[in-house]
Amino acid sequence: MKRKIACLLTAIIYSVFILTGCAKQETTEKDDLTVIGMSQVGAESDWRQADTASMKAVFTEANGYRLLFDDARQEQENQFVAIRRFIQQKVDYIVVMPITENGWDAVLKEAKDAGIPVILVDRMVNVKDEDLITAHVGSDFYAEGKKATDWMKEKYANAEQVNIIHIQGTKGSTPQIGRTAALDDAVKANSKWKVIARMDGDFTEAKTYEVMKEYLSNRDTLPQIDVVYCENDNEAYGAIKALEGFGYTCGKNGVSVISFDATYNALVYCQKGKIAMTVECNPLLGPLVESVIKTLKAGEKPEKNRYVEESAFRPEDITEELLASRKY
Ligand code: GYE
Repeated sequence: MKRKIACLLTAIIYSVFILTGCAKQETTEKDDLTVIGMSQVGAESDWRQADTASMKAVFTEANGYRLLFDDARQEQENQFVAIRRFIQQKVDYIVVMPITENGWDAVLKEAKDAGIPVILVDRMVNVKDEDLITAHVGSDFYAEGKKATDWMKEKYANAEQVNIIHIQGTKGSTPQIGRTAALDDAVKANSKWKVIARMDGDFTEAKTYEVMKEYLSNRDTLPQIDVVYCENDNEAYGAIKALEGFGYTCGKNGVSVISFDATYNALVYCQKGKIAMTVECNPLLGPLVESVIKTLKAGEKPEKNRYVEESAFRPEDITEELLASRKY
């Protein structure tokens, strides 16, 4: 009996030893990696997929990170759930591409109370306490919209009337708000410009194709269409498909389709003349997010808002070199 008890005790001590050993090893391994909880909008556009790829290329184990990536499938509620999970998991940093701007105060306060810095990428949030956000990297969407409306001003300088169809992005998202505001301001300043229809394309090709098809189905009763202002490339693809399906021509002597992002396929459409102007929006933000994290690790304060440099393209600007060098 005594022998049995002794054996049992040895076995228990041995397993405790092994277990603690393993656990210790696991923590040490984990401690070496910086853990990032990332809540991405979804996969609604080519831009978004390029943005996700840029993040995944930077936040690898080889670079010293463990990336916990969550795709919110365009639902803000899913982002809240993911962020609360990241807080429980005690990640080192939370990176969020917020779908829409409102409703973030409570969940971001929970992150702040847990001492986890929150870095916003691409879009912004509208919160009462600015300190809930450590830093933001992304684009100036109003400036992007202004590039498009400046081009319209030049193109339609002598026109009697300019009829515009406006396809908006996800309502309440920062790019929708900025790009819409730029158009609204330009319409106010140009008495000959008229928005004849405004539709929600939710940044997707499929939704835009549907809403445009529905609108154009009354073709005989519609006024002339001069411009279709799409708030991203994928909306432009849907709009062009619908327009061409109803016999419209997109191009120099037809409808001017405008898009934002200027991803590879949009540059090809633009080269062919089907997109009259595509405004660049850079999705390759992974390295900028990493530089914010490095600054924080060094105990320094990162810039609160970092905007990326961007340009815009007309068909005559698209060269083979540009296409060959485009990374998204
Ligand atoms: O323009 C669009 C995407 O937030 C800048 O979201 C981003 C926008 C981009 O779905 O294609």
